[in-house]
Amino acid sequence: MNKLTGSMNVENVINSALAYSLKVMEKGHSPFEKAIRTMEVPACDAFLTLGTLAPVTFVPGTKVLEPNREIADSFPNSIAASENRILSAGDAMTAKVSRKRVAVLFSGGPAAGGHNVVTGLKQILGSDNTLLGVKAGPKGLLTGNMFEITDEHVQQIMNTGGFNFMGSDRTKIEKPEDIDKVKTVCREHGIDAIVIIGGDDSNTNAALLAEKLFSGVKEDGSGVQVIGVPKTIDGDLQHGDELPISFGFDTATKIYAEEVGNILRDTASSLKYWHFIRLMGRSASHVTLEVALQTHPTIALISEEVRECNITLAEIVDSIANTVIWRAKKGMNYGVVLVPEGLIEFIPGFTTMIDDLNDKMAQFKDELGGKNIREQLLFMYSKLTQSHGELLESLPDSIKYKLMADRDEHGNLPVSQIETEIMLSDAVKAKIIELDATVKFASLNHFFGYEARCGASTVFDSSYTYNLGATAGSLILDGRTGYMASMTDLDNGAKPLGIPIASLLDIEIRKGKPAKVIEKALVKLDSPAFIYFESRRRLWAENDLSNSPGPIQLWGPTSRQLPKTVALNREYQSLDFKFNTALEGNLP
Ligand code: FBP
Repeated sequence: MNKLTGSMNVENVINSALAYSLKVMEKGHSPFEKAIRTMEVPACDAFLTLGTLAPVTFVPGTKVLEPNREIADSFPNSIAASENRILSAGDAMTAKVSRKRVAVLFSGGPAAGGHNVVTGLKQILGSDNTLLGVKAGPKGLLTGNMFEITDEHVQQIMNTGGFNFMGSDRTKIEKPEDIDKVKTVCREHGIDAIVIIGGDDSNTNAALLAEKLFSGVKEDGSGVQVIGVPKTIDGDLQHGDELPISFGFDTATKIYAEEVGNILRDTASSLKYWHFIRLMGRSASHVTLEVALQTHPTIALISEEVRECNITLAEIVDSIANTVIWRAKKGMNYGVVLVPEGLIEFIPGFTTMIDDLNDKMAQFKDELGGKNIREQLLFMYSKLTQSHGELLESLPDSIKYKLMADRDEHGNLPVSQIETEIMLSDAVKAKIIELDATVKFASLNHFFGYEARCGASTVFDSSYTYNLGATAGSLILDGRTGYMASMTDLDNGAKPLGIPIASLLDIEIRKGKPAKVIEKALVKLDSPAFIYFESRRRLWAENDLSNSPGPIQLWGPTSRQLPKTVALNREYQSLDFKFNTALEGNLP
């Protein structure tokens, strides 16, 4: 007899009909995944000719995005071709384009909807062209690690979250030898075009590749087209009406909003805890702002405000501690504080200290190698300016160690690993003891990050990405290179656009050196979304006005809603998106 199962017959359990049906559902065949694969998403008007999906042509519009001189000089081919003008969709394509071989890859952090970009791309390219999937992101492009994507593949991935179909990574393609490797791979695999699905850094890769592969790649002297697709849960790849938002933001913020809404309800039920919740989003606070608008937390910090209004760490701590004490006196000693992931880089004093640290870490890379973390810190205190060294030394060990972590290939500090929420709640606790020791303060800390990037996509993200894929495919069939696929008028028929990527570049200091990168779009304090938040936050702090948005809905009241920040900032008249004017609302 089996000691663990007692008298139960093990054979009967593992061979039962129920066990069989459970095994069939392994690896992506849960009843939910089966159902969402068949969910229809609307193609926007531009892609429908007599009800059939068809690519569009593009025409240069009047809007010009002028980059600075240095950028213009570094991207002569791309800029001569685009004249920095945004392309808008023209007529349906009548010319038949065939035998193009297109490679597609994911780059950077995952975001919901990526699989539908691949589906839209595959379907718009049609059976006359070939779509190849690059495994493991830009790294796979350097080695030619790819496979042919079939109709069966796209049926399997339709509407599913994650990037697991091909995988992703953060390799930066910049060095001349990397460009040569990509050229060789293109020649070996007969590739005519590459689609890079990524955020600001990945689209910076796309801009550079488009320039370097503009001509002279293939034997006949022709080049390879490169098209970007805007992805990132951070929402910091946006550019006015022509790029209202990156995909993945809606799904991630709705998942975080569900969790934050649940915790807010818990605080008003259990009446004793303060929850400090750090929300993912490397630099910009779009995620925190959106979640705040969805849930109405007691306090939400916005990094951009902290920087622009020069709010010190001590002032942040004071203000939270005073709110806690005020609420405690009113019988509300509980609440939720939202902390944007990137806050630490925006606090006055910290910004310049981290810049100094980035510079010195790059400068003394060899000296730091071989030292343990304590030795590295001691070494750094002496290399930083005196005030920066003192600030670094004053921080809790856990924060110091994380600030010394390796930067990624694009020079980014891994802020997702820096526990700012703990640093803040500890400091608030100490401050409350100092201000009013009679107030009890029970805090709990959370980080909501990785759990949302691969969630099953919202109807908005599924629809948006399918159409972005169709836009990217159309740009390729129309012979364009160096553009980012985008859509405008998301509330009214969603129109495809091509944005010249090089025109979006700017100069930033990365790893201590000036680098040409796409500028991250931060929260603007004069934006309608921030202004609205600012007008409500005091009320949220002084009362219990929280909302519980609930789980992502694929049908029902919120299934047709796009992010509140996007609707406010784009001055749409309602929260509902509409990708196809012929449909009453949108599917499902
Ligand atoms: P992308 O900009 O590549 O979309 O990634 C964004 C992000 O999810 C950030 O919010 C987060 O700080 C970071 O990735 C985490 O990176 P990693 O996956 O390398 O830990």
